[in-house]
Amino acid sequence: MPVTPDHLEALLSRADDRLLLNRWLPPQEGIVPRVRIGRRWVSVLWALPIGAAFLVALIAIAQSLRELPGVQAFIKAYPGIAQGAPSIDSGFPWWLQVQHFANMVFMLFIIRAGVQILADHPRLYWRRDSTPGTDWFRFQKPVPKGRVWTSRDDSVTIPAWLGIPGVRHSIGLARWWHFSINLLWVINGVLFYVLLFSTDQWRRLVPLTWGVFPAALSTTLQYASLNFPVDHSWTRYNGLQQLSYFVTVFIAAPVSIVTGLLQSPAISNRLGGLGRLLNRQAMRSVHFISFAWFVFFILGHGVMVFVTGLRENTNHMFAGVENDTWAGFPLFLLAMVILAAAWLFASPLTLRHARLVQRTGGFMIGWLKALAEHGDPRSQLSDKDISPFLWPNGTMPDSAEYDALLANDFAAYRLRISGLVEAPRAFSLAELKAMAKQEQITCHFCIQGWSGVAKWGGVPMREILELVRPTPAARYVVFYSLADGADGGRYYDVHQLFNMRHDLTILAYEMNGAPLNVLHGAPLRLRCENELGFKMVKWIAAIEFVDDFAHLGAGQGGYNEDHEFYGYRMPI
Ligand SMILES: Nc1nc2c(c(=O)[nH]1)N[C@H]1C(S)=C(S)[C@@H](COP(=O)(O)O)O[C@H]1N2
Ligand SMILES: [Mo]
Repeated sequence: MPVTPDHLEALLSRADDRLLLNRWLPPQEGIVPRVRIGRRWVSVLWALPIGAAFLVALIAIAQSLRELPGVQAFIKAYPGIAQGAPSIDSGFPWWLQVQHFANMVFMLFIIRAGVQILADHPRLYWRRDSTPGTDWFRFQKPVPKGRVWTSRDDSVTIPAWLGIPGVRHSIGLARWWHFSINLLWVINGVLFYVLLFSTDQWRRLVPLTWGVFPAALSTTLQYASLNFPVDHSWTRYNGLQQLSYFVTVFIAAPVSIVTGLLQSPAISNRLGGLGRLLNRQAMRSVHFISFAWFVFFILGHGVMVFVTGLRENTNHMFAGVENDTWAGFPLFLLAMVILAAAWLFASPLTLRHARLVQRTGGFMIGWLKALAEHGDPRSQLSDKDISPFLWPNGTMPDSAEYDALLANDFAAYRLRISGLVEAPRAFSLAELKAMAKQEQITCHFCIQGWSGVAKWGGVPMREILELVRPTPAARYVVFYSLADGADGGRYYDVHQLFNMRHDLTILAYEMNGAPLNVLHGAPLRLRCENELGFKMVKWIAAIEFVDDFAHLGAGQGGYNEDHEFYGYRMPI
């Protein structure tokens, strides 16, 4: 019984424009984050007593040290501000105050959405393969053995006050926040660099003499002994301040941007050796460490604002004045109220207006990310890089139709290709296998965060295009699955036609030298190495060429796009 693509189209489901908790993946608690030290997993909660003991010891040691004449002489020689550090007389200009506030708002969204993204695959690794047991950080139990455990199963809930939108597996929405606000943050940052260096403001931030190191040591001793150094922040920062600001502005920020981008399949698979060396998991881990620095900095900086003279500090940064009025404090309070309001409303708003968040994200950053599709990703690895494990993901086929095909070793399977093509065709598996086979060893990048390498064998899509000949009107290619998606209705996904012409876009029927198994997409799955994993439809039933996809499903260009608010072009 031939099933036409029109029939499949009717199997697609509509989707709600809100994130409805009663239809969503049920919550699942994670565990307290653990770090692996050697063979032991140590709870990060140990950082609290150890940190407290360390602080107390530090105070005691610093106070004793300051009684030593040598240390006193050292502090006298290096009072805290590096000699030769220039004095900035222009105070804190208005643009600096505005940018400082904008940065606070942006960081709030970036960090919360980032934590949400992390919770979709709550593990970190150094090697690119994400094999269970090789993680060095996790807030999820070890991967259960002896059963299929998909990466979707592995995602955990984090508190709603922390993540945006604070719902398990809401990475689609979290990514729109993360990336859209990233764009604003980068614009703010670039402007900041430009304004810093076109005025004398950079001289406060950039250490210009080696004296900054003894100065930093001296200030550390002074703070730690609870006898604070004199503060000249209006004109010059002390060594510790200068170093920590410098690291934040000129190291942590660029590192975050670069390690964020290197987690993208299109970018990583375009960079060749560099992309292979700086593998996705290492980049994700460094991205996390850089995030940890930002959190540490924000906490430390926030505490220092309070304990080194709240009135003076808020006058500087929120009113741009150096006097003993209360000019800055009300503005500081106002800023905090705005931040609190943004904090409160971000998650509920995102749940209620999920489609709007998706659309706004697409408008702000989707088009920019999509540019990365245009490069032809050619990065291949070698046999020794093949991962011992590739996380399975997605909703398995569960139908009499599929079972019957499988029982017969897919002898009755037909790949139907139709729509805007000159020569519609139905291929049996044997026919596809008779065509020239292409093999490639490539890295898979799941949106959730894991990656893995496998060898894929199959028919290049460009060969298929040659046989069916898309008409000039064809712009998109729809892949229909034999399996449904998690929320009911057929799984499908839409690609740009040009993406099908890339070298490594194939219909794979082999994985690691063996016929593709059911878990990973038998009899046929898409490999398209510049996109995230969800775009590579498994258990392909049919392919249709179209000029528009608004009429399919909920019109967003794919199942996860409709139901989980992903973007339909996801090379990043
Ligand atoms: N039909 C179908 N294809 C699918 C999915 C799915 O749920 N249904 N999940 C996608 C996702 S999110 C990923 S990461 C990859 C996972 O492929 P793997 O299980 O072979 O690792 O398949 C993709 N293809
Ligand atoms: Mo995925």
